[in-house]
Amino acid sequence: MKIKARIVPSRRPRLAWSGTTGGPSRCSQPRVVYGSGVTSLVTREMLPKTSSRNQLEDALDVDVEDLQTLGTFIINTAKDEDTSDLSILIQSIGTSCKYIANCVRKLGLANGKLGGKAGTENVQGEEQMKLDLVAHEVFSRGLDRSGRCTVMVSEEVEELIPCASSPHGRYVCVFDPLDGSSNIDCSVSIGSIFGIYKATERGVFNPKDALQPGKDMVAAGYALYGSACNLVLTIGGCVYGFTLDSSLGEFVLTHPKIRVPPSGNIYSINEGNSKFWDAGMANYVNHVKNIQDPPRSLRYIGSMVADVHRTLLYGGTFSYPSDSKSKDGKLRTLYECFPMAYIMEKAGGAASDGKNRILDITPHHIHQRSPIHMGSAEDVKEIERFLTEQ
Ligand code: P6P
Repeated sequence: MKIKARIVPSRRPRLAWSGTTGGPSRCSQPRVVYGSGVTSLVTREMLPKTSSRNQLEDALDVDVEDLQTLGTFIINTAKDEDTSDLSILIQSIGTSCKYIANCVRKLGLANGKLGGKAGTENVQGEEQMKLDLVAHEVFSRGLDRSGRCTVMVSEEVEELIPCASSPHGRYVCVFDPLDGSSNIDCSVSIGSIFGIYKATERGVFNPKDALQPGKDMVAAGYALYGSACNLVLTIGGCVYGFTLDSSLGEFVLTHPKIRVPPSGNIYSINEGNSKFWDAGMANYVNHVKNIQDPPRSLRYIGSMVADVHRTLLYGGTFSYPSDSKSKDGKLRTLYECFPMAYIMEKAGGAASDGKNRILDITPHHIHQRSPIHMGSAEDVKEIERFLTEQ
């Protein structure tokens, strides 16, 4: 028997039962109600076999908020010309991340055209992968075309990049277009990281704008190219997570208001470097190894975006400390540590160089490095205790 769904203005489509206010009964008929004016004919035979209304409601309920995309999200946050420029900038970053995600997906199928080494080195003296160069081009051109930047900093380029086509730019964007690229050929998750500052003067290229302390960022985010493509973003308030729905070609809001657990059972560090650690770091790792209730687990992917994303969602810590081999650690302050620290703090976590808050650092060079310990606030504080007391 056909049941016609009635259109009732409502924020969310929900399952309603005609006639009775209670659960399903012989005479009551389920109807799916949509606030968006979509009509649906639902017959009992179409409904999942379930005994209770709640299960049925869950089975059919579609929360309209799930359909909030990155585009609608940032347009909704634009309050004035400033934030609408920021929205345009972030939208361009979203498009770049979609393009890179597509390249990563095709990597193994492009008969080697996208995979493998480029035969060049970046400013850090690290071998560049072909996809590093593609990701840099995509990010930098997208930002330049957005017309909202005055200057860019990329891990792949030694010098500052002035934005030619942005006489009215308001923002500075620092980015690692493809982090963890050494993992590309074995399909381990990799990512893009970005941070955004306000320019001192609109439309004026000022090199000093790229050397602001991390705490002065106005937005930060990363894309994770893994089993799903996630975009995690904060524009100074809460931290939001989006997942790329490739059937829509849109990032859909899936993690509203991400919060880091105050403590966690995972520690993440490259123990292969333990021979280079100072006493404080060695004592801390030895301490967590012996915690029993509950025991801690070591997880290390070797791709910062993947390790930090897990830490953000599950809690615990991610560390890349200074040691006798790398006195300033390995990770770059401006476009790896700062954006991740900014996100972690906005989600209720913490990020330290072992002694001080990472975001209080004022960089002296755009490619400088910093030791970093980030994650659950209580656990980061414990690391600081070991590193400062020893
Ligand atoms: P290691 C990747 O090369 C990277 O820059 C980060 O993504 C990652 O956290 C780190 O280096 C891994 O370094 O020395 O442990 O291989």
